[in-house]
Amino acid sequence: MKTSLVVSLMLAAMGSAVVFTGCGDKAGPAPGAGADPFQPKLLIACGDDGNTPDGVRLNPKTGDMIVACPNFNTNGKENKHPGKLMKITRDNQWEFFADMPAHPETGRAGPMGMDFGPDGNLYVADNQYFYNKEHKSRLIRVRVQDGKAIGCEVVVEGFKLANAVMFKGNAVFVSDTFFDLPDKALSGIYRIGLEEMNQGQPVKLLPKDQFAQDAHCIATWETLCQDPGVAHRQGEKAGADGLTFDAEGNLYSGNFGDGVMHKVAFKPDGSVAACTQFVKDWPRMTCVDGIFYDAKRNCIYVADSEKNAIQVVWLPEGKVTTLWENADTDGSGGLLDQPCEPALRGDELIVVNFDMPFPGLRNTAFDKPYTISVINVSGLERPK
Ligand SMILES: [Ca+2]
Ligand SMILES: [Ca+2]
Repeated sequence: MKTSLVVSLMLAAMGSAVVFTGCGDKAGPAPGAGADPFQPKLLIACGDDGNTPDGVRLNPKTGDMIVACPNFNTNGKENKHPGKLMKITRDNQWEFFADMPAHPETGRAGPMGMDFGPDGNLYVADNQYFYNKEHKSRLIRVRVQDGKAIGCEVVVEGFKLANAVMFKGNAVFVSDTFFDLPDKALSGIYRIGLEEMNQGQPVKLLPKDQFAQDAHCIATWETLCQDPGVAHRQGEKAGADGLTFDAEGNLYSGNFGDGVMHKVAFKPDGSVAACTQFVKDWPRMTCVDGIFYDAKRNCIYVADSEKNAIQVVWLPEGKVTTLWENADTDGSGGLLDQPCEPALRGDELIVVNFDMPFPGLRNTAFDKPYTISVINVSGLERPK
């Protein structure tokens, strides 16, 4: 039995409501005698057909938040709950938004990260990697009119594990978490122009063994599979994950396996100036899944899937504080249950809980309820 499992089982035995209060360098204000102001609350219980929620994006035109529901937990053997998109209305109703097209070979849809483009349409990463590892993942454009989905089409083909999606101007950036090359655990970021996606045929990426010849692939790095301070994560090869831009136009991405954050800086002509490891703060932060930039506070929220935590990376220096962390739970009451993506709606940090455990994570069981949490960050202050 791995160390992580022992620790997790011990924590589980202590009760599902156990929270970690000894985080030390927490983001201010310090918890007083009352409840922690950053304790997550339950926003949405997703129901059986929203059992593995993943990506979340605010529709800037309507105020609705779209949530991707790939339902991986129940669609392994049979397509019990087809992948689809739901929405959280401004008054927090959980409503259907759109079906997602099944891949013709796998018969499955795996919506993950999403972003709205400057054309008002929603672009969705369709992760097929859990069903077929041979470059079957895609980028899907969901056409949106008056806040409603009116149709969709495939605009990019050839990803391995298409994960996060983020627009900047007329280009979309998509992370690909596995390259599956034999010599090292590479992953990276692709950039595809809107104009190129509007030519009537899907853009076809080159296979990963030719990534260096593919102009769409703008940044890569290696997951070193090191021990990020907790031995159980050794050998985790997942790489590029969440994506977000800061106010200066720098792009950040999580490295899921190594628990570090990378930064991509650009030249004025849009080409990449540098791709560097920006934050490593082991053992505090050991997993970087979805990330989201807060322009008001100049920080990036990190879903730390491993620790059931939300970390805060303060810009420009990259100092890390912990907003919230809890033990293994089923998600009841809004406690974090393998958080995968944060996103702001005003001062509310909406946190989606993936709840699809695998070895090395604090979350040990796929369990009801399937949840989306909310944390009020209005009192969050930059650490001294
Ligand atoms: Ca759960
Ligand atoms: Ca769970």
